[in-house]
Amino acid sequence: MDDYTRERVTENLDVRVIGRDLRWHDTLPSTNGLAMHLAETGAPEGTVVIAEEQSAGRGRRGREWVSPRGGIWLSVILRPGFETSHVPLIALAASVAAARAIRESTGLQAGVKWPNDVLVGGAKAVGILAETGPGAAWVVVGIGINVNVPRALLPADARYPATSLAERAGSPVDRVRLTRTLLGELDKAYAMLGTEGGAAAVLRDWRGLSETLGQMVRVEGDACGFEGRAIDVDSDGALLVRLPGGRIERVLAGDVTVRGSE
Ligand code: BT5
Repeated sequence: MDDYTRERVTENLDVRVIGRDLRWHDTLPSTNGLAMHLAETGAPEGTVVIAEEQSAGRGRRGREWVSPRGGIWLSVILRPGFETSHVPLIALAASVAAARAIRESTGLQAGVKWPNDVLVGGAKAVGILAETGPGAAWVVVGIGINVNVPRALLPADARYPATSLAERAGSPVDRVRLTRTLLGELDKAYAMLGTEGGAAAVLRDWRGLSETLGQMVRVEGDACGFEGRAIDVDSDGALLVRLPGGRIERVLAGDVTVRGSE
């Protein structure tokens, strides 16, 4: 397999904030769990936690994230100092960064699916979980990429079909190159979010990579489910869905399944 080490990932890494401090672990329950603890105890913004394997990887809404060796499982500590309503934009920006990094380092045509999955060949290769501290004093963004994870280890009964980059590329993918590119793209996207007009630019980039907009979708929220056409994301990162009757529903949190473009 590829030679995935801390030294090779950090050597002359050209980043402003994200990845300045990088903690490497062989096995952790969850990189988000450790990063949240570090954030709570004062670790600086930009600290990154990487594990080669997670024994209790987490998805959204208490779900499990399968994370055997061969993947990229990392979490980033951010201290954005802006309103909580912007937190969903950070996760959207992270999905854009992940899709770009995959495109740059593998040539695979990665796209994004609302809220913040990355798809390759229509299947989920990346999951993102943003968790926020009290008063949004910190945000931990966890990114999981199925890189060289054998197909047999990925969940077969996933809510959305799962894939790995190696499966799509037809050969193993260099995790060092991909992690370095990802940290660089995250660094750029996060810097952009903090500038005037940065949020609009992130949304523009997200729309450009989107595999959700224009499609008929099924939305499962906390208390309800409905179908309609996904027409846009608004300035808070909410998905706008036009119902058959014409009314527009604004979805801030939920799961989306694409039904096709009929
Ligand atoms: C996510 O949740 O997609 C967020 C996943 C975030 C994982 C990263 S890894 C580093 C950091 N540390 C953590 O502990 N977590 C973060 P969600 O949209 O809820 O998707 C979870 C669902 O996807 C599960 O219920 C399964 O159906 C499916 N699933 C589980 N493992 C998967 C995998 N490796 N690839 C694709 N689908 C998976």
